[in-house]
Amino acid sequence: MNAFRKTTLAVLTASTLLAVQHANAKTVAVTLTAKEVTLSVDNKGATKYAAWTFNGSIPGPVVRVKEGDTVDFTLINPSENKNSHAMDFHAAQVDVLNEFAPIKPGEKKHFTFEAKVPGVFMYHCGASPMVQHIARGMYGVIIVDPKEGYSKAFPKPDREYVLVEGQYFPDAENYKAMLENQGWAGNLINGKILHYDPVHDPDASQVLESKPGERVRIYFVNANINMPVAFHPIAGIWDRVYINGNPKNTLYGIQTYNVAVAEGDAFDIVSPKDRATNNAIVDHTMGAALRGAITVLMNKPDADPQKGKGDEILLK
Ligand SMILES: [Cu+2]
Repeated sequence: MNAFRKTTLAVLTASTLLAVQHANAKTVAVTLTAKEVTLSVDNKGATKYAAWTFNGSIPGPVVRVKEGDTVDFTLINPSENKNSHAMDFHAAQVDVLNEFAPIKPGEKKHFTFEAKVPGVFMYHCGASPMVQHIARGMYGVIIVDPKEGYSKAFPKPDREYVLVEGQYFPDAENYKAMLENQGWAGNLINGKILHYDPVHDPDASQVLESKPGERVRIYFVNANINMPVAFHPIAGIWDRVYINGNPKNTLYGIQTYNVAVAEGDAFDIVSPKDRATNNAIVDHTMGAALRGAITVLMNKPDADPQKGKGDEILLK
């Protein structure tokens, strides 16, 4: 083969690869609406809270894309709201003063970004005072799956769950107290105190489930205001921790991993396969665990086949 043909072939191959990559990358439309609503932050429905949310729930919906996808995002701030709101995607590399700037009630905002880095990222409202917008519930998770997919280094999990921890301050108006951690009364897991812990709260109706021996991957985001999370699976050991949820940053055999405020990580746990067991996944910071940050994972042969799959990675 002469040099010219070799070069032409190389260029052709390169452009074909590029075209293939481009064909795999998608544009994913995401629209979220800022909603100022009253929510219950306990399992009984007794503790009402003047929450600020994305789409009416704490946390907001899970956004899931693949590395290389473009997120085509629209934020709606309905005219019935009283406050300005904003969106800050930690998975985006944009301009804080442009894309992440707040909009007033009655306004809409649109921006796009390419999800270039794989992992588990927080999103939140960045309107001022930010401490109050986050404490009142304006946060959620965006998962950017790695473009390489699964491998020996990043095994396919049997089940996946999303857990987000937040701090609960009943005095929703007093943002200055929140800054000092004053009035901190509870820790929310996916919006509720002891959300998945029937051991400590008889009104809790759900637990995470898996079958003995399954690999369970937990996408965890620390949406606390002031406190890191000592993430620990009681009666288990994290088989792997993927820092920031990125398989390039893998740790093995970890008992407790310290998750900074606004950090997201992925945690794999594999239970013994020859018996039914339970884990209590806690924020081992005792003040946080006993304020609500305990989640039961039941590993049993008759685990619900739907749980930890599809839409049921975030249990309502
Ligand atoms: Cu807000």
